[in-house]
Amino acid sequence: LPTARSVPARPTAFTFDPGTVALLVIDMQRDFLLPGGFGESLGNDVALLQAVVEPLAALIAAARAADVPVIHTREGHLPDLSDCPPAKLLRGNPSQRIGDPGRFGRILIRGEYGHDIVDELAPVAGEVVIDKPGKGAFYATELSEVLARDGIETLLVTGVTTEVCVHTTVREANDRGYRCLVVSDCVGSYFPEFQRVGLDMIAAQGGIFGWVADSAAVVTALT
Ligand code: C5J
Repeated sequence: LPTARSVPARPTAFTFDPGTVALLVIDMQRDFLLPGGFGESLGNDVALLQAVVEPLAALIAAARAADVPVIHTREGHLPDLSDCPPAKLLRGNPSQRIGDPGRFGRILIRGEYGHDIVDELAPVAGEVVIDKPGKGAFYATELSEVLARDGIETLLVTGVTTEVCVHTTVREANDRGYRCLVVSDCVGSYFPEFQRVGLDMIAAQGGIFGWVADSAAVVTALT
């Protein structure tokens, strides 16, 4: 039987059983990360998100080596936009909205180049990829069923952006009874203050939404 692992974390040490943990990699998509993509076209500095790729690649490698399931998500919509609520579709400047033509294909549309995951973090055969229409990974997806099927109780949460899709997913997971450890250098925001405060909000009040640790500590615990 696998033995429990402990990670130095905020607000307290985080323990997990390697047999019931999964690594969740949220929305590491070209449209959010690549120069010229949707995120940059909105005026964001993608370097802040790019910095996540190297530590996250190492964490994914450690998870795969430890037989910890890696679950990827992608935010996006069907080509006919039937799964995109008008309130989301009409957000932002006309011509830079979901479904409009972007440098890497139609913005956040499934099947387009920009919608897919960056090459460095590409899923390998057998890994689950959850396509989600919302910010949270549980809303209108099969994630709950996948986690129940695999007996997952604890999530190591990574990806972008910290205050949007990572936060929404951690909050959804928390309410569904999952324990979440957010990996501080493997989540990224276009806004440094949102990164800092976003992480603080997870661990505040005795870990109101979960725990926070850096990837070096998590890799050590997985190895
Ligand atoms: C955003 C995301 N920021 N994946 N998406 O719109 O966080």
